[in-house]
Amino acid sequence: MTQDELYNEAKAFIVTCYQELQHDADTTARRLVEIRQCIELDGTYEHTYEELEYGAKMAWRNSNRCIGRLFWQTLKVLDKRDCRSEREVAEAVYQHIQYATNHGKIRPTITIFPAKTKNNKVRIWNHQLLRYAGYETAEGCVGDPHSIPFTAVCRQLGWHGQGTHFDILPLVIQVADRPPMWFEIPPELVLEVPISHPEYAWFADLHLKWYATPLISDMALEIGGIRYTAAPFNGWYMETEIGARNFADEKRYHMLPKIADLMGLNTQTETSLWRDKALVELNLAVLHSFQQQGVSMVDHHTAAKQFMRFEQQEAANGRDVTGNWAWLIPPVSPATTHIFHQRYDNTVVKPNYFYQRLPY
Ligand code: HEM
Ligand code: NRG
Repeated sequence: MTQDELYNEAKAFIVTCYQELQHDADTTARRLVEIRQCIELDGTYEHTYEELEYGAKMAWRNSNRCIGRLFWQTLKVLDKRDCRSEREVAEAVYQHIQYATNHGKIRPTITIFPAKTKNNKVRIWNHQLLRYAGYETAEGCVGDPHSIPFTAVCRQLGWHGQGTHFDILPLVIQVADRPPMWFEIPPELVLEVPISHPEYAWFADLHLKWYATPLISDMALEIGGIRYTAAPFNGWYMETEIGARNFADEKRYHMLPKIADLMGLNTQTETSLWRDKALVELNLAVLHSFQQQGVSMVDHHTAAKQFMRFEQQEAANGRDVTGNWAWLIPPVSPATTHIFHQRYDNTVVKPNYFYQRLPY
């Protein structure tokens, strides 16, 4: 990005941000002069805490694939732009997991590490801060198949897992052009939920469990032309993410045939709808288990209603809602939600969260 391009990105952000925060035109103009001087002097500029906090919230508001956006204003923003070493980053990540998990009463949180510059770049190699390892063995896959490539990287770095279906992967952190370093996550920080069913006693014998907090750690946060390449964020789970995808997909834990069998369904014919019946009971079990253990989770009907309130709230504030229909519809009974019956404009507005190239 040229200096002019950076200034234009900064200006677009500052104007909108300061307008929404109800700063007067003078304040905005003075800040823009300051930013222009910084860019001319250093080739970049630094956000104030207020800009960082509001920019991260706007980025959530603009996340087209997210159904959870009603709560965008409640995001807790932890400023860790002063972290220098891999260990400092790891310690801040531990704090994030603990603060956000909050014994189950999950708090939407983002930790923001130093922005990318000519000489520095922080990357967290993990897809999520908490994730189960996956191993290819002679008897098939053990653990989460999604994690197989990253697990191989961790093993090359010298990490060893227990070899269960639910080994929590280590943190892998890279600063600048140094080799990545790995850190075991203290087990006492990892809240997990064993999965049982409100009626089927046998369900618990499947020994399924999932971690309480989804913490995406591989996306970049872009605010006003500044790129934060390490900015892990979390909310709470919607039950379908675990029940209809992580446990159900053939390329993940692939549990539907086993559950349908235990339910006594005929899996020899599609017309018994055994897949659909198993899917509903699995999703019910996930919701039941999180509820029973006091861990925040939303069901897809409530989430869709909350998203409708978000759409109404945005309209009332004179803003267009952008969205990605294919991601917003839940993977269970999509046509029971209003989202299915509407169109969404998938224009990407900034600030936003972006995919980045795999570092390995
Ligand atoms: C995607 C729900 C909080 C940003 C999603 C998805 C769901 C969801 C169901 C689709 C995931 C998938 O299909 O794999 C929620 C709920 C939240 C929440 C229930 C509770 C508070 C947040 C927060 C942020 C955020 C705090 C950022 C600050 C995103 C982004 C995606 C996404 C960027 C797209 C991820 C991707 O492309 O892989 N969310 N979310 N969400 N959410 Fe949210
Ligand atoms: N489906 C993924 C998580 C994606 C993000 N989902 C959220 N985000 N709920 C999974 O692990 O199943 N969030 O920030 O709350």
